[in-house]
Amino acid sequence: MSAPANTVELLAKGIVNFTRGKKSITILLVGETGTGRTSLLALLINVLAGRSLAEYDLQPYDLKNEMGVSDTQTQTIHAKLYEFYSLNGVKIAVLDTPGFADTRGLQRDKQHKDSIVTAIRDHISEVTAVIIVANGTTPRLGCTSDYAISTLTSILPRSLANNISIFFTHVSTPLAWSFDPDILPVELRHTKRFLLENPIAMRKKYLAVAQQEDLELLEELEKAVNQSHRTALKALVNMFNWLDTVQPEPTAEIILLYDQYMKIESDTSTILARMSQVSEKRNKLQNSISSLEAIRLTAKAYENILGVPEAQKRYDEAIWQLNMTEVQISAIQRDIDQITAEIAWSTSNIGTLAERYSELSLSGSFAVQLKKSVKLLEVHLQSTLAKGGDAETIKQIQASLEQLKTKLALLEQAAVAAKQKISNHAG
Ligand SMILES: Nc1nc2c(ncn2[C@@H]2O[C@H](COP(=O)(O)OP(=O)(O)OP(=O)(O)O)[C@@H](O)[C@H]2O)c(=O)[nH]1
Ligand SMILES: [Mg+2]
Repeated sequence: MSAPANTVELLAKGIVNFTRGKKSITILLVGETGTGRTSLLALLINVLAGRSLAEYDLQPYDLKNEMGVSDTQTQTIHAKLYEFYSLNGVKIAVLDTPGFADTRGLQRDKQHKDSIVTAIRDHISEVTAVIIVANGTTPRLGCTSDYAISTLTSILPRSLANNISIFFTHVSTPLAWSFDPDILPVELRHTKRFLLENPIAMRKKYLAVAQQEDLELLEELEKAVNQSHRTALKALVNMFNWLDTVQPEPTAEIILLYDQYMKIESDTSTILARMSQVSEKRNKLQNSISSLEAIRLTAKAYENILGVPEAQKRYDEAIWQLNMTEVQISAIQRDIDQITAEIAWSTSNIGTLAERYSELSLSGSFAVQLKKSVKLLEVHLQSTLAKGGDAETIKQIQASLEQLKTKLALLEQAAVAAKQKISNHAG
């Protein structure tokens, strides 16, 4: 085996080396919101331009694609591809993406998924690495991170399993790394990991306090920034040496998986809409059956007094109504039968689609992502209730929760129906 090609000295001068003749690499940066993807991108741009820490451009990214969330923090809006070169001419393409588990709701994450896949579809045919950026000081996977990681694995195909690594940020020394990797999903438990205290973030903080703090403290902070710079370069050397060993993969399966995901989503929504149609029709049927009884009684009453003036007319009207209602009832019943058959067929079809999706996807199941969303919403509901949130918000969360649970139940039903179909075919 040849020696690792990259060193801190070379990287500090903006030089990366690949032993297998790679001339370009493409990295997707993904993860939960606020973990440090955009800052990692900024670090890469500065390091590969061969800048010293003092020369760093702290915001070398598109500021129009960042939305302010506080004085010091921004949030990436859309997936955006950045392309730059190392000083020795290696092309680096980095897709910076918006983060999952956005506090603005699950609907946002759907838009983020779409934004990521659209950027890949439009600009990236092959990917060298998918780097999941996670906060390394989060000791356990809370339900938010759990949900974010499972959202990620739900859009990543198994074919990329060897191209994934995790960058743990906010970790100043390995001792500060309190993340328990066993809490990661099985698929990610053995992926390559890197630790980073991003000097970009550190330097930003340093400059923010530089005017106010006393000299002694500033000296200490400066030391910390310099230290983070040195260890960050080491982490990047490890990352480039790992990238050297990785075989790039086409992105076609990401797109295929997403299209399957969207098909299941839209078919599920169609079925749920059909189900509520059936329940409306059942109500209508029940009403018609009840009025049938009333009309029968009326007809009987007039039949008994046919000699009385107007009775014949009333009797004929009742018989006519009776016939009309019977026709209506059988029409509604036919509709119900037809929609019910359609639902059963589509349900087993969704089961088959979900099975195919599971085979392709790193998450190994379509339902698992829904379960995590249910959990996240339940926690959100509890905290909103505890905080005494307003009735409208609570109603909205409850409604989305109900909707998700119905969807989950439908998918579970679909899985059973698909299995039955297979055993029927086999038998
Ligand atoms: N101490 C420390 N702070 C960091 C590190 N990485 C990022 N930050 C800070 O964390 C905050 C969020 O960083 P971003 O790079 O914007 O995170 P992001 O993942 O791009 O977030 P979104 O685009 O909002 O989803 C910023 O204030 C950064 O300065 C790190 O390794 N250590
Ligand atoms: Mg960002």
